[in-house]
Amino acid sequence: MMDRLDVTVEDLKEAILENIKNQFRKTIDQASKEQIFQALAFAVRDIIIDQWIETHKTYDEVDPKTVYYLSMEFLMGRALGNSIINMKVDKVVKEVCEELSIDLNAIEDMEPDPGLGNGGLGRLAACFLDSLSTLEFPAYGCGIRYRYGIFEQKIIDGYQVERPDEWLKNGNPFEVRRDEYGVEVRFFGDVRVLKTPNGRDKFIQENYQSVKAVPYDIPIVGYDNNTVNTLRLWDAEALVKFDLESFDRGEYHKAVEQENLAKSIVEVLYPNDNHYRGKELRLKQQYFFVSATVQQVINKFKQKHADIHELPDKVAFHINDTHPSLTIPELMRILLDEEELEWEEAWDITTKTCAYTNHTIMSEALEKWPIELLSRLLPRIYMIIEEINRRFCLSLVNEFHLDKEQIDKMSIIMNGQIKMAFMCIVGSHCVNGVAVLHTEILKKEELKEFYNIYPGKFNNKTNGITQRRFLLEANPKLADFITDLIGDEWITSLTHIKKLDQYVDDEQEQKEFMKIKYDNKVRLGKYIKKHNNIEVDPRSIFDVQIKRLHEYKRQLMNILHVMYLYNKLLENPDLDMIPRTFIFGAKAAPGYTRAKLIIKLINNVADRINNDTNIKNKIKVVFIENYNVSNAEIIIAAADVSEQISTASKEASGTGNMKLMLNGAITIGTMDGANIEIVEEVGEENCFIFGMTSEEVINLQHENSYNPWDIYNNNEDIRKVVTQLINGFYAPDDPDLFREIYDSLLDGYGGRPDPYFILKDFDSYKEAHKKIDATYANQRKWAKMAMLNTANSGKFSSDRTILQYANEIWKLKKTEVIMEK
Ligand code: DL6
Repeated sequence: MMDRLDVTVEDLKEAILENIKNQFRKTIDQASKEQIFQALAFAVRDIIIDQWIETHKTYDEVDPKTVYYLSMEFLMGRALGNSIINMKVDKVVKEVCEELSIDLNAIEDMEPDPGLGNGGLGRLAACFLDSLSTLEFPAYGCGIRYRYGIFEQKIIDGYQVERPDEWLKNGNPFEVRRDEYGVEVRFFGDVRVLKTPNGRDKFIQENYQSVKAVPYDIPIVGYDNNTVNTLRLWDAEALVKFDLESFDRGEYHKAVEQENLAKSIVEVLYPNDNHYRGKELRLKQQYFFVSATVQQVINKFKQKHADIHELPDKVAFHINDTHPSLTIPELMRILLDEEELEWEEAWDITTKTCAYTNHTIMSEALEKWPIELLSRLLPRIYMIIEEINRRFCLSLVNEFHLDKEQIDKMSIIMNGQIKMAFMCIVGSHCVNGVAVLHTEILKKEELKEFYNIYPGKFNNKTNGITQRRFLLEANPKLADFITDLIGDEWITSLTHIKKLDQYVDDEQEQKEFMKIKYDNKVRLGKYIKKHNNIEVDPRSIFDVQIKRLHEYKRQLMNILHVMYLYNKLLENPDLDMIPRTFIFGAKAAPGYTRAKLIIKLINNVADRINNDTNIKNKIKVVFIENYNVSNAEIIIAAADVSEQISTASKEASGTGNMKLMLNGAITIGTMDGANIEIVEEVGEENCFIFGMTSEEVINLQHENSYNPWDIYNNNEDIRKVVTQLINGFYAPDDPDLFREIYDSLLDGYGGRPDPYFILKDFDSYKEAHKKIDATYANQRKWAKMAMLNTANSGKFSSDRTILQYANEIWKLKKTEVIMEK
């Protein structure tokens, strides 16, 4: 058995050379970078495997309560570098690479970035897994092994073009197929009700189609311990293989049907962020991985426990947004139909086992499945949901004495639709929001009727991020600087980073901090030169907005402000301003045309400004293609300014804000989501806060009196930039190209002009940018503010978040893994 601490340079070297020889029949000089990557990845996996086995042996012996974090998305980022760092074998790997003349960075770049998520929700799940292993909590991530992850974004002539993300093309060295845990998942058919001799109803699903769910396990390595938890991704296969035998038996049709069903279910991740679209295939995906997980967990539980009533003592199912909400009726189905429990006992077990996180209040993101679809696809599950709702509505009358109007508002099933968030609240013992403001809005606005009857269920768990990936790995120079000054406790306990406070006034350390930022800007500058062929000046302010493209996130306000600054420079090329590089990274959902048009606008503005020699390089605009976890790591380390400018009340939390703060970027932001808590930690004087508050936004929405034309008519700067959207200034060949954006600001759609209050907040945004310029001019002041941001980011570690989930929701105990020698 190999402990990572025993790994020597010689062992690892030999393992790599052997892998190259055995897998590719080559020597290292003949091997391609891809082959060296595979060889190194398998060598690293071999080191992980022993700890992985030991972890599960320990779990088998101790039988601890385990959380199953069910999520449609896990945006993991590359595994190789992260595993090397978490196992603390980075020095050994570096030495081996030097001896073998391998360029480690180039080899790491060979690994595809598994994009099995859209944005914040999926990346949060990945950070949580890292923290769960590091904190030694027994856990599984449970999701889908999509053949194609989030599309690869190409920018062609300024437009977003989507290409398939073939992340599995060369296989995945980190996954292990676990045939032995395969289970059957059933769709469609009819339900026949039989009376058993003891008078119970027995529900039998007939004429169904089914697929086999087969798990692939991926190790999740804890930092500097022996814990290796598992990300279990389900693949789908036909149960009846398409073979001659079934063809001969006349089952050709059935075999093809199963093959197609299986293939389609795991084919591709839906690329929508914060947007629900009622697609049948999506519902199939949801039930597929939920049913497979719940079945397999119950099978495992029963191997050790005779009494199913003990399930909540050993198992916590976490429902990550409503996408896995069918966990609730699926668990009920198993407890009722297979375990033959009475409704009340099954319900008691289910509600004690399930907990739900809400990640959005955007109404367009809330899932409401049509009854017609759900009852056809999952007939037994629908019957159970109907019964859950019938009993819930009865309780509203009998226990809470509500009237019909109130009940209609809260009913899980209404107007031909099933409201999944409502079902999650009713069927879980705990409901949490992801930042203080978000949770308050849930309690006081969006879900207030539920909060009134179940106040004890609602609580807040502010999001967090892992400092291991987003500082230790992404920004090694800053990580070393911090460790040299205050020691390395921050790596596993981020609140220790506060000790940096004592150096924020020290001129020498300020210089060093700024020098590291400068070096990281040089690194990003090279990336930009290579990918965009744009020269950027690392002495300019790197102003960064990286996140999904969504109107509520207001990338449009950012680019309108750039257009405004450019107008000022055209009027006066000698304008006194510090050169600024505006950096964007964003994918738009393929069907979200206005978002895609905003990408085109950013690129047209970039084209014009970057090529205008009159403005003396005072502004550069860069749109980084295919924003993903890997390039995020490079961008975040190099950012001076972090744009967190959503319309207040719309961003549930945000997590990019935390990653940037940790790396010493200063936030320009609204009082929205977790920005509020960032301000609380670092002080308003160390951020650039602007714009309406959430209360003001909500009131203005209720009043329905906002008229952006008033602003347009009275504000010349705004009028000028808005007019430039339709006068061909940025699209000489097609002056109407951006008319839809212009219309959205002034005339609106669906009755609301400028629904995200861009023009309303514009002036205060502009003022905040002026302050950035003035502050940056004073390098010592800037350095101090930036260092204070890093020093006060301790709250935003996902370790803190996970500790809260583990203690307050899941009731998990740490389970240490000790390696047997
Ligand atoms: O909680 C993670 C992340 C938050 O930081 C973002 O503010 C929020 O927009 C995002 N929500 C979603 C909702 N998904 N759907 N559908 O991604 O969650």
